[in-house]
Amino acid sequence: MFKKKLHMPLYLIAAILFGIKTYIVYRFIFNISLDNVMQELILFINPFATAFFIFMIGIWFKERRQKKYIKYIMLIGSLIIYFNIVFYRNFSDFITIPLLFQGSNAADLGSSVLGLIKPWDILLFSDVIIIWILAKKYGEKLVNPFKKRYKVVALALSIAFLLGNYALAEIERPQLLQRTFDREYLVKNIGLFSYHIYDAVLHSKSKAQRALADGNQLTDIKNYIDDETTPDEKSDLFGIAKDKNVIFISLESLQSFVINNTVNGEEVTPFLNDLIDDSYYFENFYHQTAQGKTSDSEFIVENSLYPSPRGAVYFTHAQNDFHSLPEILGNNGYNSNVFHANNKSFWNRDVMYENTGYDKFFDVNSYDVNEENSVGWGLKDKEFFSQSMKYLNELPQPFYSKFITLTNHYPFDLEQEDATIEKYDSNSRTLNQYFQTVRYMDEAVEQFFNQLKESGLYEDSIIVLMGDHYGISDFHKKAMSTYLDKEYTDYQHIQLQRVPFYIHIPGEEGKVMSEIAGQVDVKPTLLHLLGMDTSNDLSFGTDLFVDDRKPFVALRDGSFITDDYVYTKDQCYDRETGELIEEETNDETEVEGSACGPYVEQVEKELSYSDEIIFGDLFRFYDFKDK
Ligand code: GP9
Ligand code: MN
Repeated sequence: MFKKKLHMPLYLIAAILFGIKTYIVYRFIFNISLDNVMQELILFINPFATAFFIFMIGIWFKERRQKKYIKYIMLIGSLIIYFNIVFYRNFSDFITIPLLFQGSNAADLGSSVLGLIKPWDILLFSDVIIIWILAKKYGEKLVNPFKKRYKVVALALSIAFLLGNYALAEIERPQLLQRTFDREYLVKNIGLFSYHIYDAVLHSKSKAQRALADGNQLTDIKNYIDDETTPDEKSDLFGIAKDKNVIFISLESLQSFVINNTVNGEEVTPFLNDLIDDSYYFENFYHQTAQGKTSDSEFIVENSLYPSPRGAVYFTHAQNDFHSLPEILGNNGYNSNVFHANNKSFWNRDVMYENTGYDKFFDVNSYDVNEENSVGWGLKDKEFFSQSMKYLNELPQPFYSKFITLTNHYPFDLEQEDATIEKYDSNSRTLNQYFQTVRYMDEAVEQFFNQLKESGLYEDSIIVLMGDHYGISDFHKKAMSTYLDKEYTDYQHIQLQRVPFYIHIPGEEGKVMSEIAGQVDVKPTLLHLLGMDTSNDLSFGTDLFVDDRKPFVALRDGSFITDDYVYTKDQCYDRETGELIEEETNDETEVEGSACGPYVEQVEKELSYSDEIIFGDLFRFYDFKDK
């Protein structure tokens, strides 16, 4: 069929097929936003430049090896893309190296992952199948020994392609590799494979950072914190909860959009809606988590630092010196403990909790877990709270107790007998089920409040409730936009990162707080309510009850929210209306002149200060003076 010399060599066929596939994936599976023709061009060039380079290497091998190389690279490359796709479907993000080391978590994720695999995904391997068949049938004809000159020219050409690609990317987004909080930008501009290589470089760099660090960096950071995040005055509520127990409830995957909302005409969260009336309820409170999910939310809340840009601090830096909420409370006579009916090593919690000053972790072994009382990820929330009461009643007071719920976790499975409202009806099974598990969690929390009242603990405690992170990812944007009856824009995406945050102080009336707020603010807020001085702490949050607040809430990818604006993906929106203020460009001067401009750099600076603290383990050089 193929005449000698007149056919296309296998490596080129592979590069073209693989390039086409990668482009289709970038364009239609990864939801990469393209704002201008240049970005479209880069996204088009990149898959082919990368594929050409990778497969060209094959021609430097002898025939048999060449065939093998092309076949296996095709397979491995496709698997890398596919793993990213599966990950992306749940997290709208790309895999990072630290995540791969969290192997222990992968097993627990099992049931969730199945829901992310689709039968038609097999089509994503068509190019692999074609190449393997071609190699088998026409191998000898398609794989040639190439002349030295040919090889050198091909090598030079492919490097030129790649460099051209990077040059265009650098023009499109100056300092691309220095400003890398947003992985989508990296993938968009240099492609998935170069991104993975770059990620590996970052990984080894951050490893080295601890060794190179000394205390000097802290001076700038301390000055920044004194100037920007530390208010001069105390709030009126300072000390209002002195010596009270703190009961912190982490509400799995709960987003604010369900609060005071309905599904099929029924209230989704009747108890949480009523709770607003006698609590401080923050309606513009954003989660700031990244790849570490629940563990990130725990980290942010207790340390008032940002989560890691890659992986989870709970895994990557669990041995650092921290100055965490449980430790500070411990130094002030509190007993700190966590209740969570999951394996103690999940998210490396046992190590992190020990290190951050918890006295006790009531993990899965403290609970009676069986088939009847569990669903999805484990013990059902109602059972979880009920079984926790006997331990809670025995604790020395005052205590700080954190309860981490579980039932409202993706894929939001619930048994029929526990479902008290109807599912939603849309093309997203995930969203349809979400409302039911949210309602279940609402009932579980109500039951817990009653149990606290019965036990007498209620009066002596303040109860803090917080959604840990989003539950519905961008993957369900169509269903979400139908439910919300709004177009799902980048602005809308940021607004959906709001999670409920309540501070319930028995005997206090509370108030709906509309100011912008975030998880980094929780630590100083709680410490102040308990009447503890934080002037020597290093934290990026501000007490939510003072007037003189930091003017923005930063998200991990560099997006931020101010009183007036929402900034994301180089665009500045009016916070109230969602209207685009003006087209941002990469021209620094223009960005600075814009509405959001003044904060762009400050947010980046604040995020990198937080990273410096974590990667350099800088707190080992600082005396917090609270002992
Ligand atoms: C499991 C709980 C949920 O222990 O933390 O994990 P998540 O996926 O939300 O981080
Ligand atoms: Mn979670």
